[in-house]
Amino acid sequence: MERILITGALGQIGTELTLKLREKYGEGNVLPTDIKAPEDDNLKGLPFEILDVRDMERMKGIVSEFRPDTMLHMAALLSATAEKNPQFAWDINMVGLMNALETAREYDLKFFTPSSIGAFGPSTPKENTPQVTIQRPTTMYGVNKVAGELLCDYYFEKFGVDTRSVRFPGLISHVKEPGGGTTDYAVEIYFEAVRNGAYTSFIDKSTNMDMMYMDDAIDAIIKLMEADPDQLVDRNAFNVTAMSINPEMVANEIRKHIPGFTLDYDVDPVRQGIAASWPNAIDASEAKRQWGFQPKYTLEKMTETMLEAIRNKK
Ligand code: AKB
Repeated sequence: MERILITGALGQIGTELTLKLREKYGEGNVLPTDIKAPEDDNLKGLPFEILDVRDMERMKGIVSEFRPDTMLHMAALLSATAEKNPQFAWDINMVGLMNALETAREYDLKFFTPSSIGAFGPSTPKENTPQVTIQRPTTMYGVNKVAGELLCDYYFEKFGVDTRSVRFPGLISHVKEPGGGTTDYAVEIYFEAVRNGAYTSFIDKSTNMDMMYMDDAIDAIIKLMEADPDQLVDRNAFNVTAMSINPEMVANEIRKHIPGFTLDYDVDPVRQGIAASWPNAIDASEAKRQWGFQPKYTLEKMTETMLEAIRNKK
């Protein structure tokens, strides 16, 4: 990767990805795009393009001007939002992906787009979920992610586009809060712990889901995109995770820093239903073996980092 175009650059991943890539590859070599202009001070005043990923002509126009060698296609609706408006989710998630793959094919770009643990469903093995296994998700988001994985494989096999992807778990960060995900509780809990000393979770106490700290997620994207293609047996998409946690586990860790922290529950049936259809803990050994995936953040280290960073925002 030398010159990189990012779609959905103002989202939870895109925001930090843009900052990190600009640091690593140089400001002029990274072009963030999103459907709206940035309000964030970090991105203001630097190169940026407005792009609705459903508009392929505009996408191609931006690529032919900027001439990247890599596209990181991050624009997507998350699981809970997609469930509220499945038709719109298909439009953004699938039409957007198809446009991005076509652009990558025409301009010979390396290509990354994230899949998710949402690509699994109730018939997938729940524990130690293998890299290759049953994928029959029951959400529109999951349907989009499985179709996306297959489409990326198709573009690699049929047209030789260098497509790569990971199945992200819930991602936890303090820079940009997520919107519309099932795993969002694991971000909100930290903000509410610092602001109010209390949190009401929409996910039930013993529901385990995979999670990862954002720094590890960004490192994973870079490492996978820089990996020697000859090492990659799988491509779309690798299981990656750093921890399998539930709300009680996060609360217990927070209490080591904020002893009076209280956790209540007001379970949202829609998001709880989605969570229940996902694995409890996936197996990331193929990502470790094929391209050296190695997350650094445990629940302990992530909790300490999150609480300190949020306190410093006040
Ligand atoms: C979501 O909850 O929708 C996302 C995901 C796990 O893909 N964070």
